Amino acid sequence: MTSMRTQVGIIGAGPAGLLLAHLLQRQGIESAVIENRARDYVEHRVRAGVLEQGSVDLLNDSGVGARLQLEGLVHHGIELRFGGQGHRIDMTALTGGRCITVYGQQEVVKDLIRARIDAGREIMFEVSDVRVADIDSSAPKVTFVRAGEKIELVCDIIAGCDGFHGVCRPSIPAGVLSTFERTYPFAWLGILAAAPPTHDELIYAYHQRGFALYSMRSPEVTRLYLQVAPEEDIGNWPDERIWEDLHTRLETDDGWKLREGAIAEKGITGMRSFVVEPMQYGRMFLAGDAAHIVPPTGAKGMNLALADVRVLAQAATAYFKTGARALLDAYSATCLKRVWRAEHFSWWMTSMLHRFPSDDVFQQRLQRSQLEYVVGSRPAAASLAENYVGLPFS
Ligand code: RFL
Ligand code: PHB
Repeated sequence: MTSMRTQVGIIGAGPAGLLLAHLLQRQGIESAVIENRARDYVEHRVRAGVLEQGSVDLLNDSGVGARLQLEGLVHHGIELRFGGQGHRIDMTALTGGRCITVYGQQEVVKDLIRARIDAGREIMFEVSDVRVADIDSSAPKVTFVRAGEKIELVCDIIAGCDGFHGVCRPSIPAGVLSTFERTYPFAWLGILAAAPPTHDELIYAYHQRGFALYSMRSPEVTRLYLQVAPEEDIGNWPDERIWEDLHTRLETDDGWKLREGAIAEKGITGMRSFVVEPMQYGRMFLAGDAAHIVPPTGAKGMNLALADVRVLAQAATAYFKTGARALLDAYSATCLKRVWRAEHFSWWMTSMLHRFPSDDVFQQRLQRSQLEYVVGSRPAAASLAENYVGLPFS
């Protein structure tokens, strides 16, 4: 067995792990990043697409925003569509000038991988048998196998950035974590299509047949989602059925027509809300999806992952530079404030916009009333806008 040593052992090369490595490197703090997938796989995994203003500022301020500034699509509003009509929420006017940027998560991942390689540091891809040990001691360890060789990595602290299905959260002894969870009785079917945008902003549609979302990735690529049954089989959704449902759910009384294109990618994702408290144990700190999940309706998942590691990087920097533990000790409490706000917003958007199998007509009238209130009242619209563009970092 080969033994290695680092200050921060980072498990997972998603947005959380990669940004953490980058922020630490800028402070002269050593880290080792291990990832069980291949580089090509993580660089092409299609997921989130919306960056809050604060996430964009964080990436720019830390020197990884060059391509984001060139290729990111800045949006000043979103549309809520229901009853055959669209209603624009002017986010910028309602938030004193803030906006969001549409830029694929895999592009953020590519930029961060490039920054690490350009800084002369490596990412250990395609490792297996990853385990953490001694997390409640002063020398926590990560063991893994790389190219057939068993490696023990001794760390000062471990960052569990290995997503919802990772190994870090389950390594915390039973009884330490409290779990708060909700699953939803539907999933999202998402497609990427080689079609130029039909509209220049995102459209969230509430329809009798279920929720639909119109989004995009670039001037050539449209990203679209449909609410489907939770256990739906993608085989039941040939391309023609997907387009037909998208047309129905997104249509307006004035004849708006969605542009079609070749479907490059299709997938179904379940929806859940999930939080563990606390987000730390001993010398291991959980960040991003390893600690919490939101349904994608609020576009918050990637943004929360980035916000967590911003807090963790600051806390680790204070610890390594001065020995002060206060910020590390406060890590979970600091992050959970933002996490629970995003949990609420994501649950609220999800509840307002989807059809629930248990809905009766009363419930549908309530949803319609809520939608009409949000688009008709400036304070209600401002509340949505403030949450959607993201609350400032504290
Ligand atoms: P990730 O991206 O899952 O990265 C975790 C990494 O850890 C690796 N890993 C391991 N590595 C080593 N050893 C192990 N044992 C490991 N186990 C796992 C994995 O291979 C992976 O590379 O977590 P991270 O960094 O916390 O980032 C979170 C985001 O990926 C996630 O929250 C978002 O994608 C959620 N999300 C959205 N978030 C937004 O902010 N805005 C959006 O518009 C948005 N839209 C979405 C979304 C997620 C979606 N899906 C796929 C659920 C739309 C969809 C459809
Ligand atoms: C996306 O473009 O993938 C996207 C946009 C907004 C959401 C979720 C996903 O709320």
